[in-house]
Amino acid sequence: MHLQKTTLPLLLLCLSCAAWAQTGITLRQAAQGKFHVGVAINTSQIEAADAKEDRIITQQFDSISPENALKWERLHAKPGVYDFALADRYVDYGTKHHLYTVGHTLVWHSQVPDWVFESTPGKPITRAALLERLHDHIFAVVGRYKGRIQAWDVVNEALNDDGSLRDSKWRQILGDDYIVQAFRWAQEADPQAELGYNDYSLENPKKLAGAIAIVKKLQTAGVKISYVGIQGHDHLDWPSNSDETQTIEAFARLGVKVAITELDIDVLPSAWGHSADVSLKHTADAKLNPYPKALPEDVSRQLTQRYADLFRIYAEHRQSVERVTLWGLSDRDSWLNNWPVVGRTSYPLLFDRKGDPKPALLAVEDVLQK
Ligand code: 9MR
Repeated sequence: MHLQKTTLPLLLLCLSCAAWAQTGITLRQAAQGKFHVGVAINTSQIEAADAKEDRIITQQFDSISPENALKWERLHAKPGVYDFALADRYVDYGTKHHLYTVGHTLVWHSQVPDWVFESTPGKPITRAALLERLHDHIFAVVGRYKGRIQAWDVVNEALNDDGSLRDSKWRQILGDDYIVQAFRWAQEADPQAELGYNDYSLENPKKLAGAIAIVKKLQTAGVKISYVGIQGHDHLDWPSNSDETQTIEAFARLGVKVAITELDIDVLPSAWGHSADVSLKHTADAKLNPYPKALPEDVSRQLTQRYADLFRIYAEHRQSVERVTLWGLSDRDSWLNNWPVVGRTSYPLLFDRKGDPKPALLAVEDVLQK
């Protein structure tokens, strides 16, 4: 075959791409034997609407979480009426691709409709009636996916930043014991499922103490808690490597596993500290959106380093860390594009807006293979 002068360099380039693709390892291969690597997926990803995204999910990850599809308002928007259509597709997706499938979440103060806490509109419900609603919800949802959802975030974000219990409607109406009650029913509904308590900012000592108290209370009551979900809504400058290490080790000492459940690393300026409280809102300001076109090289390097450091810590604690889940597939999907300021351009994940791997992904794979 006669090759034209211009064809040869192209051919060589393609051959080297193919060679890279052959030797290039996927994230799930790099993490094999250490922990699951997961990704939170949205409605279009559950529906496999985009072939490229679908390939990334199934090739790079071995676990999925539902970003919103299993929250109370989606499953159970009206009294006595469940809509499992999307949740069924989510669980079918996990089953079809043999992915460790996570349920998120049963009890949360957010994304739960008002009717749950009212007997008639505007009138608060009694404790007994709310217990019955919680019981029915847990048994309907956990029971439906028994054996197909491997882990449930049973209670989400029950703590204030100072480590005290958040005064949610759950707590106001049911009292502090609502957490034990929810775990007990989840355990009854699927005795094999792993059950977790999930929260953000657990690296802060006061909040960590609050989470430890929750774990101990469940253990004392003889109710199963398998893992604590450290959400991992991190920043370039927070938490420190030593805080992250100490937090994982504090839970390990209690005999529970740790899952990093919602990892992303915010590179944008924050005028509201490090909280991941969904109720926070902040007005738009160009200073808070400094990279509308592209991430500068030096910030990209910091992000890469940060991902590498965190995964090194997770890998060092592989006896305790059973899963690391990214909260979104690509930067385009991230909730951080719209929280707490609407319309920012955010860069917190391992795949860029086009769904291409970022240097951080390669750095993480490298760390995991050492
Ligand atoms: O990523 C979710 C986003 O799409 C929703 O708008 C938001 C609404 O509450 O919830 C986000 O997910 C949250 C998760 O369920 C719990 N921890 C904080 C996450 C980010 O807000």
